[in-house]
Amino acid sequence: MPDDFERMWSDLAPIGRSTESGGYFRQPFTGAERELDAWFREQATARGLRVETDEIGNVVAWWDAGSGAGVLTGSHLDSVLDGGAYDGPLGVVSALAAVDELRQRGFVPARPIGVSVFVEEEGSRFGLACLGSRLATGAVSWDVARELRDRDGRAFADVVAGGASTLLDGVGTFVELHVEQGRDLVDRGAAVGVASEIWPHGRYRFDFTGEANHAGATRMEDRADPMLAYATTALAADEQARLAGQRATFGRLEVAPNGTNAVPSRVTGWLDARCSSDDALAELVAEVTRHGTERASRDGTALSVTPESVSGAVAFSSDLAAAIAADHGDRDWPIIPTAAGHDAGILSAAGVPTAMLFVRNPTGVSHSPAESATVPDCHAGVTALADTLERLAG
Ligand code: HGY
Ligand code: MN
Ligand code: MN
Repeated sequence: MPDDFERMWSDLAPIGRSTESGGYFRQPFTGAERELDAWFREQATARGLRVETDEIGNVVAWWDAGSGAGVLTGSHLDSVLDGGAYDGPLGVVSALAAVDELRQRGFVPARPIGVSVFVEEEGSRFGLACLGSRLATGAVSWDVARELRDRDGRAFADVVAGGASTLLDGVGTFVELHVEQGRDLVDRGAAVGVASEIWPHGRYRFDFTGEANHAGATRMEDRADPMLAYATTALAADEQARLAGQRATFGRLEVAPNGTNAVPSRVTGWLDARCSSDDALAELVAEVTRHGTERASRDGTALSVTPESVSGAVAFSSDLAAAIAADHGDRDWPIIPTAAGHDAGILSAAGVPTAMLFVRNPTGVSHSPAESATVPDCHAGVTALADTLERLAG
């Protein structure tokens, strides 16, 4: 198994990697991500797995064995801009390596085992998180998804064939292995953990509009500068999140016309909010919006807020999590929450019994080139996944 995992990992390492930052640019349906997709299909075919795809680009490779509803495992191959190596690919490579390990154990599944890759999990191109799994589960319709546009204005319908997906029809259970995006396992001294829940979270476009004007000739009292309400809002988001024990980020900004010597006409910022409950999420967004609207009215500018991607709270099946976490040598694997979204959350919300396995990340950092996992911990993750698949498909 070790050489399989490390061989596959070294195959992927250079694909979409920036020579400057060492981070990854694997946006959906672009060169690097399509290279990964082709690599996955080759690996699946080489293992005699039956590859199925839907009209959106999601892929499932089936180990046809036994009968009944299948056990699906997998993750995603797309990345955020300048992302880490592990977020997504670790779950896909570990799933293939877990199939190898089960075969080396002589395990014969009593039900089919599938390895999945869902497209556009990050929502980094078309703005809706977990777009592939939302379409595969019907959480979003093709009619809505087809209109989503990327930053160049290209519609999703121009990129994929599109239509309803039946890819998950034979799926009974889903298990996603993912690098931990935080330090909980580091602090607990555990290589592997199990997810208890995913915090509700959302992405909201804040459009601040004002009046373009000359940066020199316009007196301060004569301006309607939208940058001021944006700046107030970003500070308010930080303060409100800290006060409420939640999370808020403005990580993406567009300024029009983005000139050095002109008061801008428009400033657009995207708020990413993550909260411990659905109510707390609604309250935080409302409070941040209130601060922005107040400042805008003072400046004679305007604010409109558009939710672009909202994911409700997900509580994984505690029985399934406990069963998976139990009986592993000296102690059970910790069962921990996450504020990072995942395809597992979408399948769980669609009623598929779902679990997540986390692999320790020594830096705890994610959505950054600094994201990391050690080879021994990755091997521990593969074995944990193989054990879990044996338990579920045995
Ligand atoms: O944004 C998230 O939480 C996930 O990494 N897609
Ligand atoms: Mn991510
Ligand atoms: Mn991910």
